[in-house]
This record gives sequence, C-alpha cells and structure tokens, in this order.
Amino acid sequence: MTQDLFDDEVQSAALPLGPGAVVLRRFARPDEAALQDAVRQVIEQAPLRHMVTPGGFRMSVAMTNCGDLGWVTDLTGYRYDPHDPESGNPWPRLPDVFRRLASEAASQGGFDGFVPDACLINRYEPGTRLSLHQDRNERDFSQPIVSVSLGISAVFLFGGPKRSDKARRVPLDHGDVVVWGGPARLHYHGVLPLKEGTHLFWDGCRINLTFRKAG
Ligand code: MD3
Ligand code: FE
Repeated sequence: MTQDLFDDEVQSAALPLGPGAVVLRRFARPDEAALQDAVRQVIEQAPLRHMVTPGGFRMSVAMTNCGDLGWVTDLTGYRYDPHDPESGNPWPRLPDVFRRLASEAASQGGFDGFVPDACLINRYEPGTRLSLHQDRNERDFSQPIVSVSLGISAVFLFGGPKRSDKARRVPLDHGDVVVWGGPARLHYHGVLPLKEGTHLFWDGCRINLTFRKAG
C-alpha cells in the first residue's frame, strides 16, 4: 500500500518539458553525498578552468571533464578530446555513481541502454551565464544528453530548433535531472545569469553535470 503510493509519487515527478525532454525533479538527491565526493575527486585531477571560445572570449562558466572524452574549446574551435589540454593526461575516469545515475535517468526518460563516454562538469558562480547555443559536437544526435543540477538554483532557457524561437524559462534546482532526447536534442538552450544564493552542496555555486555519448 505504502509502496504503491510511493511509486505514484515517483511517476508524477517525471514531467515532460516538451517532445523528448523530461524533467526528473530531485532524482539525484539520494546520491548527493556520493556525487559531491566524485566531483571533488575529478576536480583534484583535472581542475576547473575558464576556457576560451574560438572568438577569443573567456567563458564565465568554469569547466572540466571526466570519461573517455572531454569537451573543450580554444581559439581553434570546439571539440571532444581524450586528453586534458592543460595537463596532457587522459581525463579522469567516469565515477561509477555518475555512470549509474546517468543510465537510470535516461531509462526513466525513455532511453534504455544509455552509456555515456563523456561528462562535462560546469561550475556557475553568481553572475555566471551561458548564452543560447546548440550542442552539436557529438557524433550521434539520436543519443540523449542527461543533465544533473546541483547546488544553488538556476533559470534554464529552453528554446526551439531556431535561435529566434521563443525560449521557456525552467527553474532547475538541486538534484533535478533532465533527459534531452528526440526533437529536444538539438534545441537552443542556455542559462540566465545566476543569482546569489546559499546552498551547502558547493558553497554558493551551481554545479551542472552533462552526460553524453560523444564518440
Ligand atoms: C537541451 N549546460 O553544457 S544543462 C552545456 O546548466 C549546457 O550547465 C547547461 O548547456 C548547464 O552544453 C544546461 C541542460 C542541457 C544540456 C544539454 C542540452 C539542456 C540541453 C542539449 C540539448 C537540449
Ligand atoms: Fe548545451
């Protein structure tokens, strides 16, 4: 009886945002301590850094990666690279809790068998924003992207297939997981400048993990 009620609640937490996009509110919360440990370990081996765009702008989001491939940008362009350009080392391996969480979330979002080979870690301090863009550096757009929001809340902008399409504002809070597949996979998206806030997960910052099958 109690179990049935609980299952209903879990089901009702999966909110479709639009075709192919499903929000799993608070899905990552049971794993927050393990996720915090894992993020700390990755950052120890591959520190967060502000990358430069091909246009010469320093990104306000600080980034690092783990997994077989890492997303990087520099003056020569955007790419997935098996090595951290700062150290020349391979990126840290994907922590088990990352792999499991990404695959469970993808299944809940309708994508069974998702095996990410790349995890981009983004850190937002207050004032940091991410302008409207598409994610097109991955090989296979039939594979979803899974995002995990941790720490202070952000307002996410979810647009359409054209840059000029009107964007919806979606608040993303600590533990929220979103699966972006199907038609949503190539929609424009971004993050509004982060407001000041307090959250113990990462000392007043927001951490976002995006899991991809890049190669
Ligand atoms: C919708 N990150 O790393 S996560 C990115 O909050 C990125 O750090 C944002 O956009 C962040 O590329 C947003 C949500 C997200 C990620 C990938 C998407 C939404 C997406 C790809 C297609 C459509
Ligand atoms: Fe993106």
